[in-house]
Amino acid sequence: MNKSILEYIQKASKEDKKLLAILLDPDKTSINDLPVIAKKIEDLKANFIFVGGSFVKNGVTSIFVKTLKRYTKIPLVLFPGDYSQVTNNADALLFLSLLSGRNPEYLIEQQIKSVPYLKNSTIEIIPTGYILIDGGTQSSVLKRSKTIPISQQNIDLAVATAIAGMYKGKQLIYLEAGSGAKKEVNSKIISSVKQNISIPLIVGGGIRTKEQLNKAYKNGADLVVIGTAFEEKQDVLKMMQ
Ligand code: 1GP
Repeated sequence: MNKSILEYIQKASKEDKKLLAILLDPDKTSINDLPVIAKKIEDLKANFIFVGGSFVKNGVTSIFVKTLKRYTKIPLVLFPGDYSQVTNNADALLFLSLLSGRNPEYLIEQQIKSVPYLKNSTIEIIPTGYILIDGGTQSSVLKRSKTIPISQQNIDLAVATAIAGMYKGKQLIYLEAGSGAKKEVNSKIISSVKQNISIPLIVGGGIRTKEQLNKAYKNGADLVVIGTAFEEKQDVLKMMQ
């Protein structure tokens, strides 16, 4: 991949080529398993590996990413739960602002705390508007951020939040039902947000079947993130066929 990761996603979005990211949480994945896991993700032909979690211990992500890099050429994108997960060893960083929440810690404090890690870094930084939609569980991102998600019924608020994110200069919008969500982001929210933004759309949380995956793509997700289904060793390849 010569172009930047953001450019790659933008181009795919324009050409309606659907993308897949597998999410690995260093807190739940043993470093010893990485050779096997990397091979599995290569077999899936996933476009990206996202690395991050809500409760990863300090210093773990850096070693995790460095090790994973040895076993795969798939670009590694940090999807950090907090600033301590920022490491120069990855290819890109989703520089997240939790736009659905009203907790200043995740709107600006964490971002400021990450600056010493990023100032002299060469990592690609991608400004991303992160929007939590109620997935029917108290997901770790809700626990961690102590915020209230947008209701699945409140399409207008989800759309306005995404548009505001775009106006603020975000380059990607990420609609998140939370890892292991009982209910994935509904079709109406995905399609309404997609129709109202001109930047690529990421959707994740609770996607475990082929039908859910295809529905997300059909309604306008440019990139779908799958974590739990992969962790639970479900046949993600079958989901994609
Ligand atoms: C969570 O969107 C991701 O941040 C993936 O969610 O683990 O439910 O696939 P799942």
